[in-house]
Amino acid sequence: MSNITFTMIKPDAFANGHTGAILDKIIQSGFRIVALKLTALSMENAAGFYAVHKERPFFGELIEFMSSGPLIAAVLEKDNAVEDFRKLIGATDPAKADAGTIRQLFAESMGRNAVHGSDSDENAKIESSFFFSNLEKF
Ligand code: 3AN
Repeated sequence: MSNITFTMIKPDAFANGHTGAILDKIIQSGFRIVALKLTALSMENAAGFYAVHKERPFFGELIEFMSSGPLIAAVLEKDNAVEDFRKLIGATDPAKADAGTIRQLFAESMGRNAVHGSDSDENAKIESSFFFSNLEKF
């Protein structure tokens, strides 16, 4: 059972003013904020973060979008964090996301889908370390 997951409130949701509502939903769902920052990715940073997707047809679109503006990065703690957070955010395609999930409420499309959530314990650690040093986690 995992305790930590990593999330981003992506540039679409940040620009559309959904940061407060999304953070509130995360906290109300029982996640504790371990680390939090407003930051932005260069194209190079985004390509590094999403390196596992580099052969996918949407890779160029993905890194261009993820470097298009500021985003919120956060580390979250909860029992069963990775799985429970994936449930809270809903399916990658907002049209298929369950009612009440973050993507159903706030995402625009498959690419501009409001939030990221780690897909495994191992990736949660790697992604948290990509954005935060130990001095920034509480
Ligand atoms: P998830 O974010 O639900 O884990 P992945 O890992 O399949 O989804 O995809 C990573 C990111 O790539 C997604 N969050 C989304 O922004 C983007 N993406 C996935 N599929 C597509 C697609 N068909 N077209 C555009 N962007 C996509």
